[in-house]
Amino acid sequence: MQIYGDLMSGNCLKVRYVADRLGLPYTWVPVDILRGETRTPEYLARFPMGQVPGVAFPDGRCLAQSNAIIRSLARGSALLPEDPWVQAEIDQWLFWEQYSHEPTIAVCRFHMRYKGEPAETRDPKKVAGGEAALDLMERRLVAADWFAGQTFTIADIALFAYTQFADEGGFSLAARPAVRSWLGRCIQALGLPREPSPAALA
Ligand SMILES: N[C@@H](CCC(=O)N[C@@H](CS)C(=O)NCC(=O)O)C(=O)O
Repeated sequence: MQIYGDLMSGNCLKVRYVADRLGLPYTWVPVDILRGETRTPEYLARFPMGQVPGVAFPDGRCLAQSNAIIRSLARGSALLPEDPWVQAEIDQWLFWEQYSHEPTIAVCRFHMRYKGEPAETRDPKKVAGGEAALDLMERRLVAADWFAGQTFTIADIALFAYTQFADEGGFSLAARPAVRSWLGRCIQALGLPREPSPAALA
């Protein structure tokens, strides 16, 4: 399969993390979102939503939306356990991630990291939403090692993708030790060579 993505995007990293963790063969097709490469006629013919990530399978079928993609890739693996209740919990976190986490934390990160704007000029509603999202994660992770069930799943991967860059959006994890510990567990589970940025762990 081909994964169309931009490595600065947490949504794209989710797909890469799942494919790598499961040892799925793929070709990474770089798409530069800042240069408008998601809006070309060729890209839109495959992915009408005009966003990354997108996956083109060998039979020609194409799929967009990060959480739909990782759910599809993980089927039958330990990242998406068979238990219906655990799957329901995973879906709960995947929907929450897209509605309450990514639109706040990732948007603030884009504002600061890619537009070069100072933290003070972030949208206050996005800031409040991001802080509330991180607080909710902290409460969950005080009580549990992982987000759904008892094991590392795609719910953790989806939430890890942008939480690891929270500091780049002006959010501090200093008072969120359970989130910091969980980030470390995710890094280990994914076999990533690096640590989260020092600011995130401060
Ligand atoms: N809900 C989508 C969001 C995808 C998304 O926002 N992609 C951004 C990069 S993170 C993008 O492609 N932006 C470029 C554009 O909209 O043209 C998903 O989870 O895949």
